[in-house]
Amino acid sequence: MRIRLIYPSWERLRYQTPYVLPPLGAAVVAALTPPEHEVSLSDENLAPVDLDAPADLAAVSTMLISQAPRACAIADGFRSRGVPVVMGGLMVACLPELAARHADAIVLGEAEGVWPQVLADLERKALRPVYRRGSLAGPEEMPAARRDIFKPGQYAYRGLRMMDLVETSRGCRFGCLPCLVPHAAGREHRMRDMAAVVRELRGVECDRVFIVDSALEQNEDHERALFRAMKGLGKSWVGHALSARPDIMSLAAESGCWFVYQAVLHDSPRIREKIRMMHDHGIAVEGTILLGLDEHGPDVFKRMVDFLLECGLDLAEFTVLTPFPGTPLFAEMKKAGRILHEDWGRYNAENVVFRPARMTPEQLAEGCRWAWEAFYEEESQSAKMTRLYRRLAGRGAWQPPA
Ligand code: B12
Repeated sequence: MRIRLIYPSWERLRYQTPYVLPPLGAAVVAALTPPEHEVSLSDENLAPVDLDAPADLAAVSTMLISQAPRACAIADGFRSRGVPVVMGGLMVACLPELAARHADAIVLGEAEGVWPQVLADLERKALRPVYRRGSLAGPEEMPAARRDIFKPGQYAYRGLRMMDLVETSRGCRFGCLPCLVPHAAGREHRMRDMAAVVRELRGVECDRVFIVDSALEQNEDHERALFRAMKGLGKSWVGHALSARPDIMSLAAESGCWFVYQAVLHDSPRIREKIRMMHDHGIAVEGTILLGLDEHGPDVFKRMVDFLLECGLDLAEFTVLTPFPGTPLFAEMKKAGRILHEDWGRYNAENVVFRPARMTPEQLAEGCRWAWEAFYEEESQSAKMTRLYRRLAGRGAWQPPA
């Protein structure tokens, strides 16, 4: 069969650099596809999806809730041309009833162990409406992604090749608000075999990678083993939250870590100390600042910006708390009548979609805008980015484009 994998577009955050990264979920689904089928990818974040291109199956891969409107519209478009549609990915797992109205079949959760069955059923015209594996996938079932579905040169921003995404584990034992990972991928930390991870990393062409695992700090043994294994591979990498331990930070830096995404919920001494520690190890920090928690009043914006500037945070991304459907936070807010609307395209961590406890929705939206502008007032986001890239290039890790 000719299988067209589709990755629907979503609106970028207003102040965010508009780069596009390759979709790892789709590349994993491609890897799980038996070799007799032909697979191609259409990423709508790069170019419009050609609904008339020949296909025996349109497989829509989703990640963000805000992809829902495009995912459903694309599915409708293929079905109106008589092409069967299967939808999967995180958004589908969170909004199954919506997805089921637009697809011939939906896959809830991980594709491992399910996807070949979907294809076999389709071939014998016995597609079921819903597929879901009974348990979470074992780490040995998780394949190396098939990056040949990404066309060379497609993922670049201002001439700079975007990093490749790699997953070394799934699940998260922390239950942080409003994270979706424990609900979607379970609270058990499932680590892939290190030799398989190293093989995959060696096969990744790009010298910069994004280790997408949630909160690396959830498992110090895994951190140590991974960073030791990555040392000498010649990859500069970014990832999520490291453990605040000097030996782990040293191992991370030696293995090529140059940038970490760190969630910041409070202006706490613990966070200040952690940022200092990362800087001491030559690791830059981008804070994902969550605004609109129930304890946040209108004074939170200035307090947070002052704190982050004082900490010398390298980059900041200000987002508003978003109760994503499928999480307990959404259920709780829905019950309390605090959800303002279910316009899923606007559930992107920029629009206020709920009633905050200690301010109005307008105050929260305005405060978040103010925070972006105030943080980048002295030095713009692109100037800060350029400075970071220069530093990386100075380490000899890679050369920026001329
Ligand atoms: C990589 C990533 C990004 C990348 C996106 C890269 C890309 N190419 O699109 C970037 C950095 C841009 C990003 C941005 C954001 N992200 Co993000 N991101 C992730 C992350 C870390 C990894 C996703 C991933 O690749 N997983 C690995 C793959 C293999 O898993 P998967 O996609 O789930 O695929 C499996 C199944 O879902 C299924 N499947 C997938 N597709 C299909 C298709 C078919 C047909 C089938 C059968 C099965 C199937 O099979 C796969 C294998 O089992 C996740 C957290 C996580 N660990 O999942 C958060 C996550 C998806 N992001 C999240 C958030 C909140 C955001 C932001 C809003 C955050 C912010 N602070 O700005 C922004 C988006 C804002 C915007 N509008 O621009 C939330 C989800 C939010 C939501 N529900 O909408 C997550 C879950 C993190 C969290 N802590 O909750 N993100």
